[in-house]
Amino acid sequence: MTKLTIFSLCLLLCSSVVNAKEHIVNLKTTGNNGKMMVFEPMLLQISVGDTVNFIPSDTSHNAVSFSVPSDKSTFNTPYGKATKITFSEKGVVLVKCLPHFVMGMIGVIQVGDDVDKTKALADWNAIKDGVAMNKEAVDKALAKIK
Ligand SMILES: [Cu+2]
Repeated sequence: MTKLTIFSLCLLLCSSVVNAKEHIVNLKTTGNNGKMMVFEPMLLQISVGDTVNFIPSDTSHNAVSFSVPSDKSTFNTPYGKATKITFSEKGVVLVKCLPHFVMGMIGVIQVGDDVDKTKALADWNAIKDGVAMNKEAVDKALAKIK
């Protein structure tokens, strides 16, 4: 590697660290619109390398990935404890609160632009029969992803 290449690589890496943003997703028993058991925002669009701080309103909520671009992006946050997750893979991530999954406590995170949502749609369609509430919101969020 030439010195210039190394220098350029360093610039690239350094700038991506500087540009990485932190987002907040609240895990709430009662949402702002009165809906029960929600991720707020439910659909979040972030850049590769950004971090999301999942903040549970109380000890009954956590955030568990159930559709990820690849296995290295899986995560499972502790109950009732704000936890930061960095998303380093481009694609669509579906997140659930484990005890409230049946109630549709689900979040959708788009990581990067022009993502392929085929896997997320397939994973969602495979399990949506087990969800009793809020299914349309997940369908809508997935439809918004381009
Ligand atoms: Cu919950």
